[in-house]
Amino acid sequence: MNTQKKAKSARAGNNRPAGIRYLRAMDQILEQIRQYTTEINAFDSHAPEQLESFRIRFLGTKGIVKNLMGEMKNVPADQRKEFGQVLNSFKQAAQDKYDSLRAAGSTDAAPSMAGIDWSLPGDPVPVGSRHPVTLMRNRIVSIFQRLGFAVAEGPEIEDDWHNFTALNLAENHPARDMQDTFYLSRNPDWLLRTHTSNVQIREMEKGKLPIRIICPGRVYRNETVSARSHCFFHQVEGLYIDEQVSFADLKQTLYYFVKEMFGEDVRIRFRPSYFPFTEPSAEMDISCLLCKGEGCSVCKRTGWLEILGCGMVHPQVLENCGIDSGRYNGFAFGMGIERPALLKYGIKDIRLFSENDLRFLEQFTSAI
Ligand code: 2NL
Repeated sequence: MNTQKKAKSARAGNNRPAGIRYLRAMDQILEQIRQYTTEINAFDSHAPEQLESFRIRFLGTKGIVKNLMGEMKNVPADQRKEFGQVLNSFKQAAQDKYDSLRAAGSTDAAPSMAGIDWSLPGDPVPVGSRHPVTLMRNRIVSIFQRLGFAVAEGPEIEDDWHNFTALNLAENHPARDMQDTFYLSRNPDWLLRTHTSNVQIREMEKGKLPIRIICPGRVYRNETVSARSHCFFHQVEGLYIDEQVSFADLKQTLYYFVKEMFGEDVRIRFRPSYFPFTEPSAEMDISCLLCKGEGCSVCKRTGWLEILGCGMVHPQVLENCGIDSGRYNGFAFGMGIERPALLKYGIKDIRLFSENDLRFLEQFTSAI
């Protein structure tokens, strides 16, 4: 090594005996610990963010205490014990400070420090209200539940069998047309159910008799959306299968429903009709709720409002589901939910039900 190089390395302390070099480093570290300790003693905030910064700075995984612990390996063996003790009491000082400020922050000292008056009442939480279609469905369902009907539910994406074929709908029935029903392009056997009868078919296929069910749910038809019709709407269908069920049972059940739903004074009438899945079939009207049967614009001067279709389940439908039609029979009915809701609440446009406009929805406050 030439003289110049020697001088340079001597200035840097590189050729001092190892012990002395460490001692100088130790002095620096101890001086730093003294400074940190002063800082810790002076710290006095239990504001959560400042307290958290304190914790991260001194006690965090990359914090000062951890760093100093890392220095341990550079300390000469004979001084390690003493250095370890200094470090431990330093760590304890930081931990104690943190714990005591945190405890103070969570006692009643904190609210005044944070400038919050904890005695004030809380902010109100908006509760919301039920959708008018839900209200109507719940009312319908609860009336039939009182008669012993159970609620059954099923898939909205259905296969051709459960939506059409099992219900006796012929291959060429117009409802099966692409124009009227939403089919799934990835599988032409699948479609969006056009009624909740699919649930009843599935229930009958289970083979557990008697059956007394009510099936509320969303259904789909490929229709142009307007004030009076929509491509999806809601339905409630009912089914009762047992031995020796009569048309009188059907009439009395629906009469009870109407009186509970619309009041004692409302009259009903049945008109003969046709559905492929019932025989005989009927449509049921109620006397107009607005003009009490006098004739007005809502009932188109007839005094009657059509509210549901019904009939005795076609024997072929029972057989399709594996039920012995010689022993069992029953009745079924189906009604929309939106139309009676429009009537009850005096709503002019069916599209309001699915626009999610809070100004509309907040008007329905009933608890049911
Ligand atoms: C209507 C008419 C109706 C049914 C639905 C039904 C279901 C099964 C078997 C037989 Cl599984 N019938 N449902 C029966 C008659 C009429 O709905 O105008 N709905 C809005």
